[in-house]
Formats: sequence, C-alpha cells, structure tokens
Amino acid sequence: MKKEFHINISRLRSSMETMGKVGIIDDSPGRSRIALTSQDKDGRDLFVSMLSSEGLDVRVDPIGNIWGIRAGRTDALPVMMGSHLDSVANAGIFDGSLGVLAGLEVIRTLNEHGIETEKPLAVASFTNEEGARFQPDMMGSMVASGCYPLEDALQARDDKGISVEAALKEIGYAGNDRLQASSYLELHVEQGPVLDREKIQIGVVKGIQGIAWWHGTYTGEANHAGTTPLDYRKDSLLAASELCCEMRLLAEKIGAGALATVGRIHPYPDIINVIASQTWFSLDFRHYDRTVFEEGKKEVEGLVRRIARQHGVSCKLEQVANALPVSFPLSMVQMVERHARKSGYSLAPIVSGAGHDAQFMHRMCPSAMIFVPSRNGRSHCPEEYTSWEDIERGTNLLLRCILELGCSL
Ligand code: HGY
Ligand code: MN
Ligand code: MN
Repeated sequence: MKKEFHINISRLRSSMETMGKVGIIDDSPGRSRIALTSQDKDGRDLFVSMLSSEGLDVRVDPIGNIWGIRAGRTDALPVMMGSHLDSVANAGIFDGSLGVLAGLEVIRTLNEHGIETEKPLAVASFTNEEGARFQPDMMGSMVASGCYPLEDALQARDDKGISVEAALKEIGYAGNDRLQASSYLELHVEQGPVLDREKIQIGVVKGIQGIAWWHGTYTGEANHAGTTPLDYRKDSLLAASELCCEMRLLAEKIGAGALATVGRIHPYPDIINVIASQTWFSLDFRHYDRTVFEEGKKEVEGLVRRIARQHGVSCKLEQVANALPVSFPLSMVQMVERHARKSGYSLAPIVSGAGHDAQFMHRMCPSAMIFVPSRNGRSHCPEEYTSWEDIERGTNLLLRCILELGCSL
C-alpha cells in the first residue's frame, strides 16, 4: 500500500505571494500583469526561473505559451496542468496564478518523494488568457489547440495599435516549440459566490459557459450642448448609455443565467459642453446553453442596430471573441469527483461563469477543472481571496488526479 503524501502548502503559499508581488504599479492595492507588458514579462521570467530550478525542460511556443516538462518513464504526450499568469488591471493574486503554481507544487512534491510516472507531466502558463489588452481572450490556448490562426493572433492590436507580434518580440517570448498534451487539468478559484455561499470545499466543474465579445462604435454629430435643441441631436453617448441599460434588460428577458455587460464606454471628444460625435463601447454576452448562446448573440446585435436607428446615429460592430460553451468529458469530471469524495471533501457540480484555458485545451485533449471557493465571490479585484486551507485541499486533489492521469508507478 503506497504511503499517502501531500503537497507543501507553505511552499506553494510562498510562491503565490512572491508572484503576487510582481506587477504592483505605484501604490495600487492590486497587481497589473496585463498581457505582454513589462509586468507580464517579469511574471514570465519568475515562472521560467521556478521551472528551471525544478529541473524541468522549459518550452515556449510562437504565441508565447510557456510550459515545463517533467520526464516520465515513456515519451508519451505529457499530462498537463496550468492556467495563466497575465492579469486584469488591479487584480488579486489567485486568478490564473493558482493553477500555474499549484501545478508546479504538484511537480515539486513528486520530485521530493521520488515518485515516477509513466507519462511525462507538464505545467503551463498560457498567453493572454484575460484579453484585457488584446482580444480575443484565452488567446494562447486558442492558438495552441488550433482554434485560432497564429497569424490572426499575432496581428491583434491594442488601443495604441501595438500588435501581439511586436509586443511578444519586445518581451522576448516568441518561441518555436509546439504545445501538446494527452490530458489537461486546471485548478482555479471559482470567481463567483456559489461555493463560498453554500460552504462547499470543491467545485467539480462540468463545463464552461460561452463568451461573446464585441467592439462597437456609435457615430452621431458633435454639437454645442447649449444651443442644440433636443430633437436636433445625434448623440452617440446617449445611444451608448441606453445600450448599457438595454443590455441588462435583454439578459433579464433571456433569463436562465444569461449575462450581458458593457465593460468599457469612451465618448469623443469627452468634453463637458460638446455632444459626443462618437462613442466606442465593448459588449460581453454569456450563456452555458449553445442554442440560447447563439440566439442571444443575434439579439445583442439586433439591439445595437435598433438603438442606432432610434437615435439617428450610425453603428459599427466587430465580434472579437467567440468561445463556445463546453462540457468536459464525463470520465474526467467523474475522476475529479471520485478523488474529492475519497479525500472526504464536500463537493458540488458547477458550470464556470468565467472563461478559462481549459475551454480550448478541451479541443486538444480530455480536460477538466477543479474550483476552490472565492470569498464573497469576489475576483478581478484586490479583494479576491481564497483561504490557504481551501488551496491546500484543491492542490492535493490536483495531485491525486495527476497521479491517476500520469499513471504513477
Ligand atoms: O473573461 C473571462 O471570463 C476570462 O477571465 N478571460
Ligand atoms: Mn483566470
Ligand atoms: Mn480572469
């Protein structure tokens, strides 16, 4: 009977807290490792140094995904763990970093106990999961899984017109390796309120909802705020503001968990006494059911056009992300559930509201996710918090599953 062994939570905590210090800008409470910025580079460099000091074979692919490989008895495709190190602005320390550093902790634990596996193991950090600067989000895993052409990704541009290709070269992370895996498992904080509210320790993730993003522009007429009668106005900002409210009403009308968000809105010229001639906005629509997701996208696009007509402004709409809803293979989900039960953890099935790299690794190989609770459901903010006891449970569960997938000897 093999002696049970566990991960080292203080070692994992120290890695998480060290990574959490990377990207603190000025005295903001959060860190910002926006994809392909110097702060992201600092996080990447730290991760590469951690992989190298663990003796892993470090690889980088043409879209900047980084992974370290631990040799197995055979040269089969590796069992991969991972997530992302890029963040939104003013972020917490858990989103993404947990999946990457917990994967490293699993490998450190196996090295410490001299455990061999049939299959090689790997831990990855995917490029631009967040999509905060370059769209689409989950860019690195989309390209690696063949769901998005590398060329299109390299040509994506940020608000300043800088391309992914130029930014990747600037930070020195344009590689030549090819990322492949025989199975993929991602540990992540829930980023929602369910597990924390129900006092459940482990979320057994059945799937991930669909995500659609658009960039839109309303174009009206600049005019004087003090002389232009109301019925003479072609007010792009008023149209975009109505769209914000109508997007919320549309999600309520579709119901069954539909979510619609206007996260960004920029009027031009953005002057107190000028009616905005142009207003740029972003749209985010999500649903877990494929039919509702497809229908909902059409309703969003119809809503944008209807409001343009009502306000006498023209509209331009470009879809910039379209991640379909996925359900993970039953065998993978049942493996997570089985090991969680065996470990005596409370558990519940859950569908992920947030997008994750597993949404695209699922197209490459059998994939699944493990969730741990987010206190008060907060994420994408410095208040993001998960207890170290929850993280220890989640990482030990990741270890048990990896021993099964890797066919430990
Ligand atoms: O938007 C998302 O759900 C992901 O964090 N990119
Ligand atoms: Mn994430
Ligand atoms: Mn995120």
